[in-house]
Amino acid sequence: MSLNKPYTLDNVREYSKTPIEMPPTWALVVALGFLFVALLFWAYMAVHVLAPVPRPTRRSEKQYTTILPKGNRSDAKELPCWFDKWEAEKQLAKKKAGPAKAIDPAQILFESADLFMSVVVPAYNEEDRLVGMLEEAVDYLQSEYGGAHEMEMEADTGKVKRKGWEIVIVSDGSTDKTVDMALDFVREHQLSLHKSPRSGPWAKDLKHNSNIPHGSIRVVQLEANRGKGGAVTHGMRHVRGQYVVFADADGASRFTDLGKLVDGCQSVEDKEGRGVAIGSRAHLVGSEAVVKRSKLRNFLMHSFHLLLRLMTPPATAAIKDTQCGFKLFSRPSLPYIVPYMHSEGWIFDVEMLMLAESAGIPMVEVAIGWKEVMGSKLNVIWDSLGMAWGLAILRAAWMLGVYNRD
Ligand SMILES: Nc1nc2c(ncn2[C@@H]2O[C@H](COP(=O)(O)OP(=O)(O)OP(=O)(O)O)[C@@H](O)[C@H]2O)c(=O)[nH]1
Ligand SMILES: [Mg+2]
Repeated sequence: MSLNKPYTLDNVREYSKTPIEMPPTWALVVALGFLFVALLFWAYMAVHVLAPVPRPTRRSEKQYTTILPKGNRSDAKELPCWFDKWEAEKQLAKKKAGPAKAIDPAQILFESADLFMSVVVPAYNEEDRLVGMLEEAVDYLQSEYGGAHEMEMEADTGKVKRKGWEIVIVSDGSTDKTVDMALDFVREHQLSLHKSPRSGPWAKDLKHNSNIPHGSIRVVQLEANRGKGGAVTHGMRHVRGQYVVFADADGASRFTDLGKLVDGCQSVEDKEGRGVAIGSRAHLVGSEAVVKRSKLRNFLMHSFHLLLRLMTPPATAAIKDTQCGFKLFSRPSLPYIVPYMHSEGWIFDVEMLMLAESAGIPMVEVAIGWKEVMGSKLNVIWDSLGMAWGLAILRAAWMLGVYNRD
């Protein structure tokens, strides 16, 4: 109630006894609602500006180089791309369905596999480390999946035979001799010269006794550096395998554990054949390899895990090692993940896992062997800060609808 007297020194006491008149509840609710919407709008705008947008692929990046049967370098060849065909099919399906209807990704036509295993190797200035990793990878792939190019089916079960492999090396705008080293490696192994076999961190006595089939290793060159996430995503758009694994060029992961990833993935696959197997170093925490790392690095690793647990949805948060550079995807999982990737840098693994989780793809963590390899280009402090920032933006962009599956 207001007093019907002017507010003067004489009646100040009377005024102070009068209760302050509050606006009605509905007005408070409206004001709060307005504030909330305004905040959401500004948050959306800020995330819209800050969220990374992958740069478009350039013409030359859709080509590859390999070594011809006689040992000379091929001209640039067209890189087969399941993604482009899938995208065209999706646009067609959208047109047919009309704007209001959501498209079920399972209904979009998707190119089938030509071989059993595709390995994507992101490589940024890896002239020193790449060849050792390739020696170990080729030794295993050749003995495990043989030289066959074409995928074969088992006559009785109709299941895919474990035959045929390819490696797609994506040079991420390297300015050193990464590409030459890779092609020299291919030449030697195709012609079976093996002049200077160089083992990686794991295998000391590789067989080096079989020559690899022509065209098994393709080298793709990004014109400018994108970051590990950009390089891996680019490679994964161009794979022909029933299974796709990405592996770091330093050979830190024990390549022979690939079989464990395949078994792990197959054990969880759903009826569409979708599954992800995540190589994990979690069992090594407390072991020499991890303890030997600097205190700062281990502290940052634990802080990052805490952040992940707080900020990611439950299945992703439950994964103990999201950052291991050895992850396997079954082919039917790819259209649910690869087309929707945005992260170019180190946080891309988390985006892949969140996409898999949101599409209901089963995931399994598989313990693998791992060795610390000299020559990491990771800047512990800056890259950790970048990852925390990247994670916050990524989560906000998916939550606010800045990123979506349209
Ligand atoms: N540093 C860096 N690596 C890249 C980039 N693009 C692709 N990569 C590749 O990403 C992989 C991982 O790089 P590493 O420097 O070993 O980093 P890491 O394995 O995460 O870190 P460590 O545990 O210290 O080895 C390698 O195959 C790199 O060649 C890039 O822009 N920067
Ligand atoms: Mg490494």
